[in-house]
Amino acid sequence: MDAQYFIDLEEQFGAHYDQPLDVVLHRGEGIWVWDIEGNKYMDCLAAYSAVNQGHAHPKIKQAMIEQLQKLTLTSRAFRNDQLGLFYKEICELTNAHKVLPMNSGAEAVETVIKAVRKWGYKIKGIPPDQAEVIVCENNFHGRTISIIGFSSNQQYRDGFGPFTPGFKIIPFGDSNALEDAVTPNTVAFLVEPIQGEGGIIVPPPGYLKQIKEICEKHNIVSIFDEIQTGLGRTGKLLAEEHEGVDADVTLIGKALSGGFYPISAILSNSEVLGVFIPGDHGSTFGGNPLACAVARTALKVLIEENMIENAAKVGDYFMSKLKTIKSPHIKEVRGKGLMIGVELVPEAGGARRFCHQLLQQGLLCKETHKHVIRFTPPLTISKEDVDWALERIESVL
Ligand code: IF1
Repeated sequence: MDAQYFIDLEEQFGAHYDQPLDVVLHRGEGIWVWDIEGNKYMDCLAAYSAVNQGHAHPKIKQAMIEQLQKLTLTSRAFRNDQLGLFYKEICELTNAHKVLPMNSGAEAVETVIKAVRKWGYKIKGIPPDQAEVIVCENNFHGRTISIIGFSSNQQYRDGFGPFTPGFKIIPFGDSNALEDAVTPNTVAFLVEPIQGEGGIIVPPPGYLKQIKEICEKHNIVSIFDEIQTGLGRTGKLLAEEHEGVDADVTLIGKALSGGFYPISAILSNSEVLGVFIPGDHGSTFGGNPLACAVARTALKVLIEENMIENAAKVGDYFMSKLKTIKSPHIKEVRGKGLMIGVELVPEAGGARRFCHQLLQQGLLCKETHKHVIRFTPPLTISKEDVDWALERIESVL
């Protein structure tokens, strides 16, 4: 079967909810993937930062196979011998006190909204149903109804109302805007340390520290959505570490399993997740032994194989080289670690056509917000691999 056969199947039977590039992938290993016709590509998207450890990482695969032979799912009606170990290991890594495991990133976001609202009513003493959560313009936290309800992206909202009340949108990167938006009913501030979908928007230095201080001052829960920036992507285990900040609640997902299985987690200080009592929350697959066994090894290899340090070193190299490219199309190169965006001038006609040309040259990447090419390869990429990519990026741009 050739690629067109698979494309036609997707077009015929699939809801047209997205717009993938027309490459039909068949196998992946490390930073490389092969399509159905045997063509080889460097994956510079890493499944939106879910494959930080590289495709088909042998140790994660082995851990999954071993767990598959034993036990995959019991539901939370019973306990299992992987969840407690996952909790212990993730808390030691991130100095979280409490963990709530979910499956997708959006579910982690929805769950933390439930937690901070209940915290507001039970601990802070907000009047019933008056809790407010502050979010940022250009945010991306997932695709469920409550989350798109506080998106500033018109397309994400069109046709899906009515939306969940209790959210306020402020400009990203401006801590004064947070100070001005706080009311006695504010329970939390939800923010991405670097906005991914928003176009790899890095806030001004000190922003995370300032907002943490404002949250402490007004007794508001700081929630950092590190579902994309976390787990080594920006050259630190968590992006908050660049500013030495410790959010009250941190959300992680994607690379938590190295791309082998959906698992996300809410990491919090004792107070916030401490408001949940038995029966308050749940999920069929949340905290299942297969997800936990995979996540434990995905975290282990991230640390043991120095992927985080590599992301910092090779990311700096990648960005510095991108900045030397002389091209009339490039407006700005920005990012941190291996979370890099190349913004093009509007006259370039949009980033998608460059992604198409890069695909022809064997490099897979994706545009975001029309004018930005996103480069987020697996954290295992080497400087030599980056040189290979730069040749193609330079020739296309
Ligand atoms: C799509 C974006 C990336 C996320 C952050 C929560 C979630 C995501 C910071 C939800 C998910 C994915 C979703 C996917 C494309 C991709 C994406 F372009 F949409 F924004 F990565 F940049 N917080 N991002 O980035 O996690 O429920 O998907 O597990 O929906 O188009 P999820």
